[in-house]
Amino acid sequence: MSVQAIPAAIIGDTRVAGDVVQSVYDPANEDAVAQLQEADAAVVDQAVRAAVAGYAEWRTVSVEGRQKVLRQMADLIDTNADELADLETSNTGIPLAQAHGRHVKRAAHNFRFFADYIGQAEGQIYEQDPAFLTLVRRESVGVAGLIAPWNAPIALGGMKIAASIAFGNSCVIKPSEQASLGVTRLVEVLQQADTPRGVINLVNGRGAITGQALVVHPQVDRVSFTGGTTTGKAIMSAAGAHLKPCTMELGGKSANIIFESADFETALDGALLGIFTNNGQQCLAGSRILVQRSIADRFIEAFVERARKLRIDHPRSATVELGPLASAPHRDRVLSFAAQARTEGARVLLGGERSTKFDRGYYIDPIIIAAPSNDISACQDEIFGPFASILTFETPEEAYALANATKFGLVSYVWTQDLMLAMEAQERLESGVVWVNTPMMRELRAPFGGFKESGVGAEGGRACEQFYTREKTVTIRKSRAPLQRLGLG
Ligand code: TXE
Repeated sequence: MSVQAIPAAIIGDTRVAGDVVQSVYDPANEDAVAQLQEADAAVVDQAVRAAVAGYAEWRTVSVEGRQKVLRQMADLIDTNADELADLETSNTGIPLAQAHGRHVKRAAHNFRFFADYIGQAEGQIYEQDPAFLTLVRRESVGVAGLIAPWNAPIALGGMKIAASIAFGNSCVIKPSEQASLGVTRLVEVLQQADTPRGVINLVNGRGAITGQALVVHPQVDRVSFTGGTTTGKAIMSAAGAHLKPCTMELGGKSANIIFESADFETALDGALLGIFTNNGQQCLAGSRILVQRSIADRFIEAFVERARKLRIDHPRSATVELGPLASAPHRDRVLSFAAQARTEGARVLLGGERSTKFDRGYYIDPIIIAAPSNDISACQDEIFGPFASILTFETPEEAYALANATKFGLVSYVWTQDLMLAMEAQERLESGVVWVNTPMMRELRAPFGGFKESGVGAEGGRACEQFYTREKTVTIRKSRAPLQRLGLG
């Protein structure tokens, strides 16, 4: 692949150039595939102004008109799916089959979902006092600033674009500086739909420069962020100074609880999927595997054996199961947790080193540790890689205590065939999502969001409607009865 220039911005349908600030690498072979140009505060300002102008027109478009455009966008994504998936893989190392079949497909699905969703809107009318009719209107809010991460750029960025514009807003999206190739092309593809100019805009660049300028811009009305918890806190503080509502989808350290009453083989399959899909780089990864002691030896042995046989390969291989990590610093960070776990008394059951299969690329072997306690860093910090920490427990009470002993609270996984136990567990677990006997089932109508340091707010049908619209209460007097009259002397 030739080295592409990633523009500093796409404003309306115009590519805007900027200074090159960094190279973008293919994690599979370490080749530079693109040069990233950066939008400074002035370019961000231009993008936001274009969004304000686009909003003025877009907000007046009927629901049917918006549905038509959203469905057109979904079709455009499908038509360009091969190219989008290809760029995503070149930039992130995500296996091509997953980039195609999950990420890009999911992005198209999101546009169709929100097209359907806005056609089902319900309203509120109150007539408690028969002399008055009170109705609650939902209005769009204006310009949404969307900040996307590098682990699933098109899927997560596409979700944010679809949700914000579906409810009549315009947007400016900033992809991760590390993975902007696919999202930049996605925005160009979406620009081909019949929207007013300026409904979708993109700015590229580093978080502290471009991202910060977007967050604090006075004409950005909402900030939607997916990324790390530390960055999320900084963004929310900056947005808070302007009283800007935010949604934050942050990190996780999700417990995957395998009870002795689980269907053993399904739980094993689910645990492997939960931690090794998407090269282990997912906020919702089941990264702490808690196994009931009576089945622990058997489960751990089977889990390690299956993980040992994971097909580490080039992300374009048809049979790859684990591709390279997204960047060299990230790979080194993930490996450092294995070294640290050893010093904290963990037994490393598998991996801990770079993969020897390839000379180039950010490949590592899957890592599994038996943790001496839930307090070690590998059980408390989000590692964001193919790294499973295993703990054992005796009783359900002990499992809930371990699961909840974390600052995060995004997802919990529960494996049992005992219905009462599943019901008890979902009640006791402190996370925004609980998956029972299934890994990673995203129901778009339901909120997806984290408790504790995993986030604020959520994404999903109604959650996005609430975030991307504001309610206006209108009260109309319908009685001819005279008002109380003042000032008559
Ligand atoms: O993400 P950052 P990083 C976790 C994961 C990972 C860690 C750090 O544990 O190891 O976060 O990843 C933009 N104002 N997740 O450093 O910093 C930035 O440019 C405005 C979890 O790569 O969170 C990028 O577009 N924007 C996760 C986006 O924020 C700023 C997904 C995310 O970058 C900014 C990814 C600022 N001051 C990482 N600073 C998940 N929840 O799925 C940075 N950005």
